[in-house]
This record gives sequence, structure tokens and C-alpha cells, in this order.
Amino acid sequence: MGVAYIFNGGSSGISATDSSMADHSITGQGRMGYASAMGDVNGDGYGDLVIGASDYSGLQGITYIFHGSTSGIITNTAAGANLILNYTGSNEFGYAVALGDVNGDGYDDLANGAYRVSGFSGLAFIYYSTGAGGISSTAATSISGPGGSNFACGIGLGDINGDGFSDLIVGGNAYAGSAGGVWIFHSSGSAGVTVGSYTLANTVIVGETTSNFGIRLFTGDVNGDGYADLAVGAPQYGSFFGRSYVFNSTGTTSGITVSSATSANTIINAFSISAVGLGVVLGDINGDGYDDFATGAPSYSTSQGRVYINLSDGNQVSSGSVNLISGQSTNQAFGNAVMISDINGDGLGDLVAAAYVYPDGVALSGRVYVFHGNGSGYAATSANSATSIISGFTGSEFGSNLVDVNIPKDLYPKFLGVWTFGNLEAYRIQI
Ligand SMILES: [Ca+2]
Ligand SMILES: [Ca+2]
Ligand SMILES: [Ca+2]
Ligand SMILES: [Ca+2]
Repeated sequence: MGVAYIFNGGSSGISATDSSMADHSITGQGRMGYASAMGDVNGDGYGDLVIGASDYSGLQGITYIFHGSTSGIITNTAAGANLILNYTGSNEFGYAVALGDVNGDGYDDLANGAYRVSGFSGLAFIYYSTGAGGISSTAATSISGPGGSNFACGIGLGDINGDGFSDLIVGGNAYAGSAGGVWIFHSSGSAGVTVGSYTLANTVIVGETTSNFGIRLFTGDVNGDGYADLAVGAPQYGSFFGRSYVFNSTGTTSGITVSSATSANTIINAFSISAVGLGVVLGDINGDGYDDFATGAPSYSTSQGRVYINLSDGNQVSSGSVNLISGQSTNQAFGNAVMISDINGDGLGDLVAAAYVYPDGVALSGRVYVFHGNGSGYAATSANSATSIISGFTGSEFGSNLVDVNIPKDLYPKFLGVWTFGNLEAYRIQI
């Protein structure tokens, strides 16, 4: 099963101390919440929530879209979703989801993935919004990947080439012997993304040897030029040391033009088994208008885990970390998911980081930590000194996934923690 929890922010942050104190919850099945995204699919100014449940009905998978309102999201059950999307076969449909306006009509569209299609060739879909009615029940774009690549295990949307239309970014961590790859497809404009094969991508970036590059993606703007830049995680680099990369858009209609992960503008390294890159997020931590970078390393120091904080200098994300925040103890996987959101409305990005197998990797309760920004990063060096700590129930894996639930018409942003039942695992896809 799975439960999505929504916690409201406020001027003093979040006061909940366990998941029963959430402002809202939605219960579903099939690891609901392994993937989630927030946007406005029906143009009413309220944030709408997409949640993937990739284990639903065996491994068929299912995706739910919930429309926001003046009262937030109303229903408490997945079955009460405004739209439910399916795909045939045991293909883990909904393993990765993203929202963005691909065809420029002012309504966010849904990118979705099913990485097991046709022997792990994978398919990436775009379901366009119909307007005030929200997302269409039919995908107008479907793009096939290379054989055995897990294409679409990672999905992102962002306007990489600055033409006003969101572009599609697809990751496939098993490509080229698990080097992994990322494919960028530019929107053609009002028709959206019109190609049907990975061979027609505008950009292909190949990861380093057996690094699982592309399993995590996030877009943001690190240099304030209005062109989306791209963060990519490769948690298996160097036998699970892991690496995270940030690729700047060229600031031209060509978007990102490099073809190798080693050509990234910024590379974050580890010096021991850490699985850096299993969590990646871009957001403005110090309030200067440039997106900064947080990356989780949940395997660091016997899975105590830690999070690296790297600020943008206005041109690119600096490779020197201003903060390293460690988990509370071993076998908690702190940093399995990270998010930046201005929880307390002071203009500084707050860090939300999860340790989904807290306290010991056996009880699997999970914890979510909120760190308020201080203008130059975060004061804490340990999860013990987080501003807020929210605990999950035994067995719940609270914090398996996080999403910024920023609803434009609300005063304060919110955030969502998600828990799911499942086995302890560094991440889902086996290679
Ligand atoms: Ca649209
Ligand atoms: Ca574009
Ligand atoms: Ca940029
Ligand atoms: Ca910044």
C-alpha cells in the first residue's frame, strides 16, 4: 500500500512530530507515492498532485491525479482521484512522473514512464492537459528507448532551450552496461514533443562506467538566465561511491549540448561508499535568485547517510559544499530523498530530507527532517539538530519520497511526505 501525507507550512515552520499529525492524507495501494509531482494541470491556480503507484496490481502500475482547491486536496483515498491512468502489462507504469507545460497553452502536462516495456526498453509518455478539465486520459506522445536501458526510470520536464515550452528529459540507468543515459527531447512548440524514438533525441548524455546515471533527475535554473539546467544522479559510480552532476543549459536554443557525464559543469564526488546522487534537488537555498543544489548520499558511513549542500555562484553550482549534514545513526539511509521548499515563507529555501528506514533498517519507521535556511545554507551539521523532525509508524518507510506541494494561492508552501511498505533496498531497479 502507500499513504501520501501533506503537511502545511507556516511562519514558524511545521509543528507535526509524527505522521498522524499530517494536515491531510491519501491512502492507496501498490507503493503509491514512489513517484510524485506537483503542478497546475487545469489552470485554476491551485496545485494539483500526481502520484505514481508502480507496484499496483503486480507490477502493472497506476497513476493518480488529484486536483487542488481552496481546501487543498479533498479526497482521502486514491480511488477518489480526479483521473486514474493505466497501462497494459507488468511494466511499472508510473515509476517516474513529472509535470510541466510542454505545449505552452498555460496548463501543465504530465510526463510518465514505464521502464519495463519490451524487455526494459521502456516507454516515456506525455499526457497533455485538455484545459480546465485537466489531463487527457490518452497519451499523445510515446517515446521508446534502447533495449535493456530502463528508459524512463527517470523523468523530468523543464525548458532547457528557453523557447517557453517545457522539454522532456528521460533517464535510463541501465543503458550501455549500466553506465546509464539521459535523453533530452525539445518541445516543438504548440504540438509538444512529437518524436517517437530515443534515436530522435536532441541531446544524449552517457554516464560513466556502471554508474546508473539517470536514475534521478531534477531541473532548475542555477544561473538565472531563464534556461532550465539539469541535475542528474549516478549513485553507483565507483562501486557505490556515487556522483551527482549539474549540466548548465548553454542559454541558446540548442539547450544542453554535452554528450558525456564527465562534461558536466559541476560534479559532486564522494570518497567512500555513499551512493551520492540517490537524492538530487535544485532550489534557491540562500535567496539570491539562483538555484542551489542538495544531493543525498544515503549509503555514507554504514548508511548513516548525509546530504551535501552546494550553492550557485551565479554562474554555476560550486563544487565545494558549504554544508554536510549527517544522519542520526547508522542504517537509517538519511538522504534517500531530498527537497528544497520555503516552508516558513521567509524567502530562503528550507531543506527537507528523509531517512526512510529510521531507526535501524529493520523497524523501517522512517523520519523526515526539516532544516530552515539561515541565508548561507543551514546551521545544522547533523539531523539531530533539525528544526523539525517528523516520525513515521513502524514498517511505514515514511519519507520514501518527497515533493514540494507549493500551491500558488496559499500563503505558505507545503510539503508532502510519502510512506510505502516494501523491502529495504537502496533503490528499486536491480541491474
Ligand atoms: Ca500544456
Ligand atoms: Ca523548450
Ligand atoms: Ca540556466
Ligand atoms: Ca541561490
